[in-house]
Amino acid sequence: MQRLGVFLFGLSTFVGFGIIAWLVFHFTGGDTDSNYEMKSAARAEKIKEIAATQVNGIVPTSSDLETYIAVNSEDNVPKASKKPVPGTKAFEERMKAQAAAAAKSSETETETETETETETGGPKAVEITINALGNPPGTMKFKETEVEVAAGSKVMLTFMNPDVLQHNLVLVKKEKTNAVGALADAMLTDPEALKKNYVPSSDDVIASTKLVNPGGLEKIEFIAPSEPGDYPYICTFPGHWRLMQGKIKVTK
Ligand SMILES: [Cu+2]
Repeated sequence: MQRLGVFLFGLSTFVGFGIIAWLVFHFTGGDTDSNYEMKSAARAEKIKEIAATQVNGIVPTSSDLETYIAVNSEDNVPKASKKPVPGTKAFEERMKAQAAAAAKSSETETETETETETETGGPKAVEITINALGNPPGTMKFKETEVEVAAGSKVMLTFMNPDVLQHNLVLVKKEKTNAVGALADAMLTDPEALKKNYVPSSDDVIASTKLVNPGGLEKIEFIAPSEPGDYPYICTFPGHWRLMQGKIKVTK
């Protein structure tokens, strides 16, 4: 008796769903033959309309095809770039090799900061190197988060990017990280943003590099502020600045 109950319950559920499906199909029009015919007719009309607006029609002639084959035959295909595509294992390996090479070269010059007196007796020149963090890839951080320079010195900054993302380095006035960061985010809708290297035009920007590609570097020169204090540097690629921050400590 209990078994029969379960069976009837299952049957009624099955039939119930069948009825609902039929109702839905019936009242929404379904894909009936006449319905389909009508759609086909409309489609054919549309195709005719498109064909009529093409000067030479849309169907290629056999001579078109011959030309296509001649131009695209194996011998004429330009050799594909050997550079691996981001996201592939080959690309990861290439990035690792680049990072290793970069690490080796920075090992040889143990001291990345060197101070030299300029010949003219002008401001002291100081060389600094700041890296984007390349490992783990895509972390959106600077490797060096604090660098010291003397006030008013001539700074020769090398920004290296061993990461898989594009980054820049923008030095801003004291406590202007959020202000410049907000302008950077707003550049998402600026069609000229790439041309501007995602560097907002603002009086709060002291110095900036261009947008540096993965594995690339950029050298810039600027005069350190005369007023001692902490001057933040950020990457202004939209969104990056929240994580990608460091500061140049300007000393007396
Ligand atoms: Cu960045």
